[in-house]
Amino acid sequence: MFNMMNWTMSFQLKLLLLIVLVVQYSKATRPSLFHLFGSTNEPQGDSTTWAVLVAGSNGYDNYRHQADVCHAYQILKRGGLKDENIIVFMYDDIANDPSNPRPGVIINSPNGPDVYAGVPKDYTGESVTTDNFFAVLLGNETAVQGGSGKVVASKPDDKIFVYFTDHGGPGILCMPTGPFIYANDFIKVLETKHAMGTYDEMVIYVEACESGSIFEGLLPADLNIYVTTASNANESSWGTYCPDMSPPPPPGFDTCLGDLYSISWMEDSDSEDLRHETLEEQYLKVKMRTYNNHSSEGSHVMQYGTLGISKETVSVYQGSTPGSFSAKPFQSSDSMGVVNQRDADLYSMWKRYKKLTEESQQKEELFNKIKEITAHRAHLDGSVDMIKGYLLGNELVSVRDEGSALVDDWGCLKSMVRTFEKYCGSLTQYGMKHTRTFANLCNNGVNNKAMDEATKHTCSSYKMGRWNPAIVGYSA
Ligand SMILES: *[C@@H]1O[C@H](CO)[C@@H](O)[C@H](O)[C@H]1NC(C)=O
Ligand SMILES: *[C@@H]1O[C@H](CO)[C@@H](O)[C@H](O)[C@H]1NC(C)=O
Ligand SMILES: CC(=O)N[C@H]1CO[C@H](CO)[C@@H](O)[C@@H]1O
Repeated sequence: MFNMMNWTMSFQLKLLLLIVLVVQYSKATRPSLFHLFGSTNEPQGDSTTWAVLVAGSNGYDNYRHQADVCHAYQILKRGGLKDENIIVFMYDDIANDPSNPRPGVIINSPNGPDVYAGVPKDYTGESVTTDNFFAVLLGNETAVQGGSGKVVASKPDDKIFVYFTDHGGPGILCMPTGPFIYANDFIKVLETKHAMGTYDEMVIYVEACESGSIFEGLLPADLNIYVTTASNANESSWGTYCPDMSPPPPPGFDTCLGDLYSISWMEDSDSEDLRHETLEEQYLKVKMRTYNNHSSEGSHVMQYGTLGISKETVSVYQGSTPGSFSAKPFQSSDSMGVVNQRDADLYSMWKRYKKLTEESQQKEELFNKIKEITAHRAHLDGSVDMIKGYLLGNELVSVRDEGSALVDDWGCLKSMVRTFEKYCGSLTQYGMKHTRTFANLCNNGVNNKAMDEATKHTCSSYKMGRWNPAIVGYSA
């Protein structure tokens, strides 16, 4: 009797083990089976790949972000994604800007083709907002304001690719119309999307300064979301193909054409067979190129989330057209001329200014604009320093360890930002670099009343002019 029971149990155990092994085996071999049968390795059966592409800036001096997004669209389109599944956010003020030497055309590399033709204008101008981005991701048509109304109406087996390029700061991604995207809100949206069960796996690529801070210590590893970012949590990302740098844009362009991390993944996608390259392989190549030959003018590409997804091929998220990839060599060891995201607009304005040889009203206006912007930036930097000194003195402020979130109380961070802007004027995309200081005030227990006093005191005599948040909107 005893023996019999033991035998039955061990038989059942063995059977169970066998079933587990078979299931594991079939899971593990699925990708290679696709290859065996010559399948495209695209999502199978009922699975659709969706994409959301976001350029978070506007203005000709930020040409590169919209150029990046247009280029990304062309890759996905060529890869076989359908327009009904690609949702594009771009302000759409570049192609026909009077400064554009090629009216109606946008390029993303010096010898590159037009990437503007055919790009869907889903969310343009004032409809490029944080709320619309979140509503689109969540597939909530009724929450969308303006724009085409297209949303990610994804099903449980679907894949989603999200690409964002713009300015950012610790914990923040900018948008042309405020308020900006705060990391905690973004993560909450991703958690909601996961809880809705309306996707299988998601891949997110983000180019922005301090973009690692959006996910570091914040993104859970069990949401089936794999992320790579242009930079770690505390460094700039870089614009490239800039005037008078190597390689330069064609004559006539006085603005940068692309961003280093962005053109790195896209030029890789343009030149590789994406049915065979894995996300991990793309990550490693992009990381190497964005490092920019170990120079100080480069950044550390990071990855976050469900890292196992990186074993899949790029084609699952970006599509692929068998045989149509160009064999353009991918040069990962060349160092690229780059400009810090935050200085790129002024750099471009100075180039334009120097080109205007004749004294003219246009030249004077441009000079005054540069002077105003520079003065406001100096004011922001000085005020933040002063407020920090006032509230924390010269104490060594505790900086959080690598791997932990920027701040725990995001409500505190947002109210610090609002208080600052109320008295000192809009932080602008440039001033976003100071959000770590505001976060540290919160982390050190500074309350809003103290912040209010310190800020009022510091900025009481500042004339905000065009940087009045009542006019340009608060960024929090
Ligand atoms: C969609 O958004 C609307 C308006 O913000 C909200 O009331 C509604 O609950 C949302 N629907 C879903 C399914 O989340
Ligand atoms: C990379 O950096 C090294 C050392 O600074 C330099 O000698 C080399 O020329 C650089 N390579 C390229 C391709 O710029
Ligand atoms: C707090 C933090 O993330 N520090 C990192 C800043 O970036 C450098 C690399 O550039 C890292 O070494 C630090 O750990």
